[in-house]
Amino acid sequence: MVMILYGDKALNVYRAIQPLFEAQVDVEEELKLVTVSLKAGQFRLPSYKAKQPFGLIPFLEDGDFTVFESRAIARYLAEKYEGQNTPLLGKTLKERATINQWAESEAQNFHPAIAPMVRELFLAPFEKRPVNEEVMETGMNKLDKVLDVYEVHLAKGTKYMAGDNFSMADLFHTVYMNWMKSRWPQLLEKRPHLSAWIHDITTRPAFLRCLQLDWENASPIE
Ligand SMILES: N[C@@H](CCC(=O)N[C@@H](CS)C(=O)NCC(=O)O)C(=O)O
Repeated sequence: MVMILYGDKALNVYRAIQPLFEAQVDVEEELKLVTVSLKAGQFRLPSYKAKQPFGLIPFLEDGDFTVFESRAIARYLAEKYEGQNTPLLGKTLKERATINQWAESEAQNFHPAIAPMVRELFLAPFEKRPVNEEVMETGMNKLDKVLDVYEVHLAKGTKYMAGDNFSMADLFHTVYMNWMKSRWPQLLEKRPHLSAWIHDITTRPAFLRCLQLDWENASPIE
């Protein structure tokens, strides 16, 4: 049964789908893409809202099972293909707890700091107004503190957030770290361990393949 991913070129969509590439699933064969154009506001279509009531992408259908929220989709795919190549979820109780701890740190610490700034920088030109500097200053102060904690943690010598293996904790961070790396390289310059980690996770073949998904030629939502 072919799964269907509703999405577009968007950070949360890349996060959702990376476990498929980590598991080396034949994505061309096993996944159909349906474009919900962000530019055209297609997430507001009644046909889409009937599927995803919050009107956000991504959204996954696997037969008659459906799931939304990028992190929930990523976890579902990681569990579905658990044991296939990269072990993203950890094997022991304690490994899983440590992975969950850093995965939660992404959702509770890192994301709330960076996401309002990403949104502001995206919306301001779109709405033809100047960037709200207060949003940027508040976000940057929060982000600096989170990155300092990450630098100290990674300086202890583990290659990845939850140990020496790449896991869901790293995967959840990848898209926004990639965005941050290109927008604010100075945040990496003063943090060598964070910088090495970001370089590693953002150059993984599985992540790079997420960026190459062909949303332009996917089936449009009806
Ligand atoms: N927490 C959600 C956020 C999803 C989200 O914000 N998606 C954006 C695209 S990246 C969207 O659908 N935006 C439409 C809107 O802003 O109404 C997730 O991780 O899936």
